Amino acid sequence: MMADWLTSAPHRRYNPLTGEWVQVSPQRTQRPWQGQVEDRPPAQLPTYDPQCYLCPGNARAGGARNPDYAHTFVFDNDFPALLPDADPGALDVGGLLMARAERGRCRVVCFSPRHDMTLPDMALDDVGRVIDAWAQETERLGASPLLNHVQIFENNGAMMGASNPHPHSQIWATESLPNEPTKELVTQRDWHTRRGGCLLCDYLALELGPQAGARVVCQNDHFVALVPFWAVWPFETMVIGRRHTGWLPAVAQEPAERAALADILRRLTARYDHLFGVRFPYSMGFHQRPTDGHSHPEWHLHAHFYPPLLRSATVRKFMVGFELLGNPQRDITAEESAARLRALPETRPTTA
Ligand code: H2U
Ligand code: ZN
Repeated sequence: MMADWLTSAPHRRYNPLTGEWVQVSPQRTQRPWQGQVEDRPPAQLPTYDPQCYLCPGNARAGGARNPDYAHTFVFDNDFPALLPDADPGALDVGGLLMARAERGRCRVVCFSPRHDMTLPDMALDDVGRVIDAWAQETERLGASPLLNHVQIFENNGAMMGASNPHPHSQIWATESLPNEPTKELVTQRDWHTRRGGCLLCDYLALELGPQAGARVVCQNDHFVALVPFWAVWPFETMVIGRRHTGWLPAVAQEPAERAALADILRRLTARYDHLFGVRFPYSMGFHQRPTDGHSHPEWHLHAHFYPPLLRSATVRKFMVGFELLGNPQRDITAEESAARLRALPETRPTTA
């Protein structure tokens, strides 16, 4: 059971995936708030927007025209952050000024032709098609000897920097392993070497064991959505597969697992939308094993959801002050957040 001090006294929690600590201050949850209030996002969207660069048949900013697609649509980002043929270059001035050329590819994945669709609104098999698209892109981009990591992510909502409400995600495939996956590679490899098992298999067993359940939000036969013990963002969650596999292509080829991942994504995002009665903003993404030609038995596929909202549709958490200069801090405990998310319905919200 949870010790009392974990719910009432200031403490630090350790993130075994990153090796970093978060300050938890549950005694502070009653403090008054007079901070910034964000605008509410618009509630109603048209099914088709002639100005949208992702809607079927429309022209994109780069000049290309989208096909009249029926399900998902994947294209090369017209404004890619990475290029496959960047000039080679390396700088190292005394270990102080260091730089390296970085090659890569950027893709955009439209989830649906419907401008107003969201994950919880979509039919199960249509979310399955999104999973297929992510898996195919992972396999195809990862097969390139140049690309050693495939990062799938979705910025949902203007608050998280999404440029367009049309449901879509991005994929950035890079030559180098980015910072976050690098931390997770080191910790998972270390766990595997020293303990012979998998860090996230062991963590999931703990969360589902007889002593636990406090942080689980929802689950099905193949996936579990939970607020990790070490969550930083107020309603941060992870989706973890019960089966040990390193990447989405392995999930997409098992019909039951593909459907189960679609199910858990829909249910989790429906709960999010119910939390404050709005289409809930977040950045989410999958951490998959590196595509560097090694098998990576230590790596356990998982998704992170990082939502910015704190206490209403209009009050967000800022990572400032101590969080920028010391380490992240939260007031509401992971267990409280999980309990609030657990109490919400999983049906599609009518208010969002
Ligand atoms: P975000 O909403 O997460 O920013 O993703 C939209 C991406 O779509 C963004 O990376 C690209 C932007 O570069 N884009 C195109 O590729 N073509 C366009 O016509 C406009 C935007
Ligand atoms: Zn659109």
